[in-house]
Amino acid sequence: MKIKLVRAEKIKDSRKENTISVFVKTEKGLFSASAPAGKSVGKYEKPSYIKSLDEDINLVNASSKKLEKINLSEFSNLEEVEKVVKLGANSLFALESALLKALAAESEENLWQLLNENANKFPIPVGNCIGGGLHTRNVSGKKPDFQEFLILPRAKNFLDRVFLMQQGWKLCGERLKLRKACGSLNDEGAWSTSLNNEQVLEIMQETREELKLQLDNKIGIGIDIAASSFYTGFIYNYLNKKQRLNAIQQVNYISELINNFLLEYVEDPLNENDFSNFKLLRESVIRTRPCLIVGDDLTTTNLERLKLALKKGSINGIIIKPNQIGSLIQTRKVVELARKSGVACIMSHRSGETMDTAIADFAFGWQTDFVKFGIHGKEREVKLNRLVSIEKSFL
Ligand code: 2PG
Ligand code: MG
Repeated sequence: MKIKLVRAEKIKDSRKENTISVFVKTEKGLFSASAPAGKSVGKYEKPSYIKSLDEDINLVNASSKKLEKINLSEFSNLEEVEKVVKLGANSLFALESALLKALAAESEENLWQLLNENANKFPIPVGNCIGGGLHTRNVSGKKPDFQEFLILPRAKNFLDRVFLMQQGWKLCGERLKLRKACGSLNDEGAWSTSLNNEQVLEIMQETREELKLQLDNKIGIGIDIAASSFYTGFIYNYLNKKQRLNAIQQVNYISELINNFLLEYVEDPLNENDFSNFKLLRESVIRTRPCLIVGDDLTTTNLERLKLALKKGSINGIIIKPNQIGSLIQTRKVVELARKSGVACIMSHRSGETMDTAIADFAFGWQTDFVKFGIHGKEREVKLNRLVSIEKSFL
């Protein structure tokens, strides 16, 4: 592929904060990609920018000539890109995504086909329905301490899974309103509420029952605890229903919630360094019921941290957020090792998102088991819809 020009610029994300967008010009046209931004950012994520967004934009623009010399003909050539220009994780992710979109267009393929033309299995969406933690403002002075209360829909097609998730989201909102505990939508389009963790889980449980009766369809319930965001260094400091738990008490508490509410998915139950107590939780869960214990801040899409988690037996699920590491070569390695090791992959959006749909193609191309793209809001729906349209193309 002949690269004619590479340019970077600033755009606004869903939180109206600045982020990077990169476009690549080739004989086939202009191809652009942008990067999202997290709020519950893991300590081990690569910095989003080398020094600042502006500086990375200048770096990309100044590297255009060098990038134009690269003969990009397959995914692995991204290694050349990474040698030519050193960027922060957000900028590198946007640059590489734009280059891959351009490369796919060269052979009139979809982005996912460039990654894996044999892909055929559609992921289960994991949808953020009710929120708390760093993504959410207080409602009447309170909010749940857990960051996300998630729906895992079970239906045959991806389209039906999305519909079921949306139904669940609607029902949860109605129930919160009935209890006069509903605030506005949070950063990810999830309902905010004054209720505490257990009260929200009760609502989720009722919604699960109602959907079963109404549609004869089942949903699973999950949570993203984002525990590092309320870990003080010694204790897990819960504010809504005050409790201060040490690590062992935290393991017992989460294990009880898994059993009482039949949770199927638990993300970041402990702080981002606690590989051992992740393992303890996993073992206690294995004894009782199947549940994914998922690393996000623990693993930060970083191969070395995944290896550590595997060695310690900490997880059976891993969040894949390409902009935690920046390099798509590294991201693919993490997905490959996770798959080989029987660890479920969850391709995930960030709380501050753009309209880019590349992660939907990465998820499908790399055949991740789940996608966590949210439920409501245009930046979330555009990614779900991308997978719906890929599904349609198989009809
Ligand atoms: C998470 C993400 C996305 P953020 O913790 O999983 O939901 O949040 O993008 O703020 O890191
Ligand atoms: Mg998370």
